Amino acid sequence: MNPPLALAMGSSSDWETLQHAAVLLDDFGVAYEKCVVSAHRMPDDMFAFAEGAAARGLKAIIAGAGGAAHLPGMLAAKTVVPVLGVPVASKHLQGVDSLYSIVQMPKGIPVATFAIGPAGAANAALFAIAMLANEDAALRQKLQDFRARQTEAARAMTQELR
Ligand code: RP5
Repeated sequence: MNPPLALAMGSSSDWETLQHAAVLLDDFGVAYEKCVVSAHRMPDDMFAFAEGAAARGLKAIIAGAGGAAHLPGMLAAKTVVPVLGVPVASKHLQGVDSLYSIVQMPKGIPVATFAIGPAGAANAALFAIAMLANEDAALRQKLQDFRARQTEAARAMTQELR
């Protein structure tokens, strides 16, 4: 069976951020493909990737990019499979450029945009898991268990202060 999710990156340097999505997907047992499909260095490959996404059975694409981060928007332009954009922290503008590039899509081609960096990558994975959980009761239970563990860990913080 083809994996339901893809992690797409503009560069292998984005993996440092996107791996925070991968760790969660691994924990939840959700399969994914991962690839570098740079929008400006390999536009034909990027188009082919997006054009084949629905036929491959992808339910969502988590796309991370930094700087003039046009990858999530360009993928969204070429497929109706939902694209979850993760702004990668850039060297000079700390990812504010990436965030603005991804979040400011003109009306008509949406990209669901997450926080800059590892938190955004992790939340994109959790969001994709929640989407899949709409059709998968076992996965929904895992997500509820994850939330419950997180709540307990937060409650334990008060004890740790004593
Ligand atoms: C973007 O340029 C990538 O998404 C990456 O975040 C950024 C820098 O790429 P490298 O110079 O590290 O390959 O295309």
